[in-house]
Amino acid sequence: MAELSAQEKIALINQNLQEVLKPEILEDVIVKQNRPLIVYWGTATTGRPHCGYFVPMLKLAHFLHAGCTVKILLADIHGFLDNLKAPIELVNYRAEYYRHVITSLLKSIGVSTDSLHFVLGSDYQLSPKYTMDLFRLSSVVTEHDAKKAGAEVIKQVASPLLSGLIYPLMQSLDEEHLGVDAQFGGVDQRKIFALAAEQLPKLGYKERAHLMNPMVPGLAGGKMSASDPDSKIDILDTPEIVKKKLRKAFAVPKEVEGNGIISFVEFVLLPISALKNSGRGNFVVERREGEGEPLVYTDIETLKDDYKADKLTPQLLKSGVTSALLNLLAPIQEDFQSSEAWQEVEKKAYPPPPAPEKKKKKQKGLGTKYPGAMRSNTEAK
Ligand code: TYR
Repeated sequence: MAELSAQEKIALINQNLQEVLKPEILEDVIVKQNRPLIVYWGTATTGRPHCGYFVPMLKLAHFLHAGCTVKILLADIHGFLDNLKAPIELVNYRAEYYRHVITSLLKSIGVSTDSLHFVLGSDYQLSPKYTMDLFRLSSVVTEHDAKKAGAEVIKQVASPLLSGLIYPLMQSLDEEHLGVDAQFGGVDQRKIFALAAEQLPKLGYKERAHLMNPMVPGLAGGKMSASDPDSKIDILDTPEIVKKKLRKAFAVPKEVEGNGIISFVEFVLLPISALKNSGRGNFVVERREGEGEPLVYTDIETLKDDYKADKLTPQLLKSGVTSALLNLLAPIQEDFQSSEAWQEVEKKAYPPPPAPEKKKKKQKGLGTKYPGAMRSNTEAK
């Protein structure tokens, strides 16, 4: 690909973002300093990555094409600070699992991962310097502000833990300790980003730019949730499961608002196709014999119009999305099948939940005879 001009690079970095804070930082680095922008995206290594991960991957692809230096933070400590979503003894395996998935996802959309750097949170967040910075930050940020900052990211529970207040402080410090110019994330991170922008200068560190992606609804409508298995499709779901989940997915005929399947075409399938075909993407819906030619969409507006007119019915939309998604997932699942290391780490990262205790008929005094009977299930994901 021919070298892009500075303005083309900036346009590509901003493409499809919902919001950018301090865009002048991009100008300063790329135009005035004439050097690559250093940007990072952090992911807390908790539940299994799902198809929603294609959305940030596309932006990472843009950043790389725009000549940025891209860092991916595998935020293992954050994974457990957020209400132990990743128990401490599993968190390292999960980080390794994420590294495999993300590498394969990027490869599958044709992105070279050469200029991409993975960083494991615990590799630098336990250093004396970082720890001291965390103490310093905790003495300038109020409890109220830390709590507010995490409200959309950290699971909200009846007895909030102190760890939920540490989380946004560490995410702010990561910008300094990763040595970046900008942080990228979903717009759900906005309040943490604002905290970082406001508080880092108080420690004598510079304010970074913040690049925000829109939130893409899950297949069930609403945000994709790790705890509702039907709202998301796992990267390793078998074709049968993918078909079943899409069949069951919520799609009101003629209604495009809040339609997670249409959003998936808009934010994942069409852009990936465009990325692979030098800007000219399409989404194809095959029709049965006698029902007409395949429907071919090159832009989302035409697709939405056809959906509103019921020319593209929910059934047709689902069948088109199913085959496109199966094509996307196939090379990733092949990677998984051919990597023993990845398979090993998957088993360790997500062990099957302990089998439910069998109810013993007419058995009294459970405590002594069945010591495991009272054990709580801590890994109920
Ligand atoms: N808050 C991010 C999430 O919701 C994870 C993250 C953690 C991002 C630390 C950046 C960071 O520095 O997944």
